[in-house]
Amino acid sequence: MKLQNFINGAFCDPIQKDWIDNYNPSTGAVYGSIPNSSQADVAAAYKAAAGAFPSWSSTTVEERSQLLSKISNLITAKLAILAKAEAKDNGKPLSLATAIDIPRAAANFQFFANAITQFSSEAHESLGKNAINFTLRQPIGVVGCISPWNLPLYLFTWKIAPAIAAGNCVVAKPSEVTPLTAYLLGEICQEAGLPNGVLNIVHGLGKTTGQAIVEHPQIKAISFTGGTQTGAHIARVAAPMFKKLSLELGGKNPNIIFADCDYEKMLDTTVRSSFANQGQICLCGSRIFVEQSIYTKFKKDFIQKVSELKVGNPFSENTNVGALVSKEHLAKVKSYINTSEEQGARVLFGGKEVSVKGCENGYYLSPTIIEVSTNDCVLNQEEIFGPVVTIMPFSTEKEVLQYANNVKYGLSATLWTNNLNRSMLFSKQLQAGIVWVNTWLLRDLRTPFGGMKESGVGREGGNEALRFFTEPKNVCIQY
Ligand code: TXE
Repeated sequence: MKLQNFINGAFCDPIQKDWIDNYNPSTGAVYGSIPNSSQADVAAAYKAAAGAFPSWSSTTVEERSQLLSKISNLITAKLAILAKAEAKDNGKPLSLATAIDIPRAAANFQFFANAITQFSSEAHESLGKNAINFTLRQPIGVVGCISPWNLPLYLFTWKIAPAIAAGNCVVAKPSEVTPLTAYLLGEICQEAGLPNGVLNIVHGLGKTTGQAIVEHPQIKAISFTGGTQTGAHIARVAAPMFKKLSLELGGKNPNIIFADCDYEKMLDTTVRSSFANQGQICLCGSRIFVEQSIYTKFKKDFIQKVSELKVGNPFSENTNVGALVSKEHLAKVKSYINTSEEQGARVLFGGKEVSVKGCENGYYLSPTIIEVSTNDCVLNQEEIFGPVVTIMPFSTEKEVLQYANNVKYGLSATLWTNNLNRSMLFSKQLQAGIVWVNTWLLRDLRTPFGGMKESGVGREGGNEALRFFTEPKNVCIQY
């Protein structure tokens, strides 16, 4: 299966005919190839986008909104095909792709189809000066969207939908590890009648294709989700060109559990927030801190629940934990687990590769619980991004707040307590872009989404995304 680039409304081979293999992580087999697009392919995608911009940016809001709705409806109509593609490409359980990834991709388009019709800007009357100021919010032009492999279509569309809703044209690159649903989105855009050049999809490695997008002098804004190191690199390349940047990067999120919480709900949710999508979600609560008085009970119950999770073929109905996304990623996650002993930590459960019948060459790892003795260890400080959590007891609010904030990341935090004062205190003091109290990953697409510290710069979601993808211009008229 050869996945081609999608440029100016048509599928095409890469100019230099350079292809790379695409793997199915659940079997370890190569099942296709994708272009390793060069600067020349990115230049062609830019040219198509720039050509489409004058007309696309002057379409009415209603026209854009209707097209986005149409794309959303087509994603919903093709849910089964897209979910299968995502499970095959990423290794995630088909049930998860069907329930979460693909519906959310449809929701992203529908949300911004609606949001753009409500998007407004401010006016300021300068009293006494006979002047009125208003803000024109104009599309930027051609923008770049670069997305990762953990939630492929979900995150790809989370960037593309607001960009085109706001009147921009896009050069987008999915992760080279999970290109399939992005390819299928090209077909959907053709079917929906999205004008040629509004969305251009180029495939390839980060260091070639991604780099070419970031380096392109006329691509004026970059929306990126991925690793913190890559984000820092992109910022260095983009800064001298004064590009607008939105960076959604890694996380090492605390999950803080107080004895006064709703215990059963907390336990079920903590299993999910630890291991959903094989732990490959930037929002996973990978550092679990438990109040001392319930620590022993929690440990026992948590291990019991986690032992009931079924690791298996993503296509089996009862699979809870599928394959990790790649051989390299599996090796990286395992290398962290293997350092447990030297860090004074103890693997309480899992930590081993799992052989799945019929899929012996797939990248399976059992969910892993590690008891750590300090928050300062590497296991608690670095993003592992796999089915691995650490647990550790705490005694006081002050102590656990220090643990939670003592990390370079600041994406999300989860707090379990029924004490209202404590909820407010922690909500204010936790250094995180998102705080969940008595829940996890409950998303309302209108809210600002993003991180503090090394988890990124800027916010996505709702009007934040529409603001990012527009240039605010102040017009002052004296009368
Ligand atoms: O991500 P990369 P990788 C974290 C997680 C993971 C680590 C590395 O800890 O283990 O990052 O994963 C493109 N210019 N997250 O290496 O490289 C790349 O092709 C432009 C957290 O797979 O950051 C892909 O499309 N683009 C995260 C995208 O960047 C470049 C999700 C992300 O890949 C580029 C994924 C370059 N020089 C990993 N180099 C989250 N925040 O959810 C790479 N890319």
